[in-house]
Amino acid sequence: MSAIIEPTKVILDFKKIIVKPYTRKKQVKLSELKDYCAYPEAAEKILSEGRDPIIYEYYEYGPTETSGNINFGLTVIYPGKIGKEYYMTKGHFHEKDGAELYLCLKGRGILLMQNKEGKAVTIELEPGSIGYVPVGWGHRTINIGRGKFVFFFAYPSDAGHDYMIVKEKGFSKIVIEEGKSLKIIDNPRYRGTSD
Ligand code: S6P
Ligand code: ZN
Repeated sequence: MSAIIEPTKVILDFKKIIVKPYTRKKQVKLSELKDYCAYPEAAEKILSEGRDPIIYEYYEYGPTETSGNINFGLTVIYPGKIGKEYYMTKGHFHEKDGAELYLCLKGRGILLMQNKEGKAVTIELEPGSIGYVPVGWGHRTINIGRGKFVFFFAYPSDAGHDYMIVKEKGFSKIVIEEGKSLKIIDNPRYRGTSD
């Protein structure tokens, strides 16, 4: 049976980039992201200098994990690179069938999606555009701009998150800057499909 959720008004504060009320917030620093990076030696170098920059943060409203409900919130990815790779989220697959949408509010980003066979698709996001992640596609967001990349997300409350596939196998593509140009290239550290 579904939990009883009261109708709720939620405020998205675009200046502070927070959601009020929220049920979950998370800040991901380089030390937590380093195992997901294409260039871990570059991450180690930054950390060895005594720096541990915040890569991204998110606030989420999702008072239940029961089916039929929706979780949503705001994510901000800061600008920067780890080696040649732009700052990005870890990325994940949903554990249960569940699509997701991303509405870009600020900055420039890429939504990288990958299916279970390892096929990758990228969509560029700028303010006003929506990236739709179909059921079964893993997803990661990447900040390719010079400022913050901010987006609204929404997905089914019971979807769950599988980070292990991404941590162990990676995405088949990475987004890098090389010779001052943005390139989407094969991930040299990709370790096969997620079977
Ligand atoms: C959840 C949704 C977002 C991400 C957030 C951080 O399904 O996709 O809230 O959680 O953007 O990304 P990640 O990969 O660390 O969860
Ligand atoms: Zn998701």
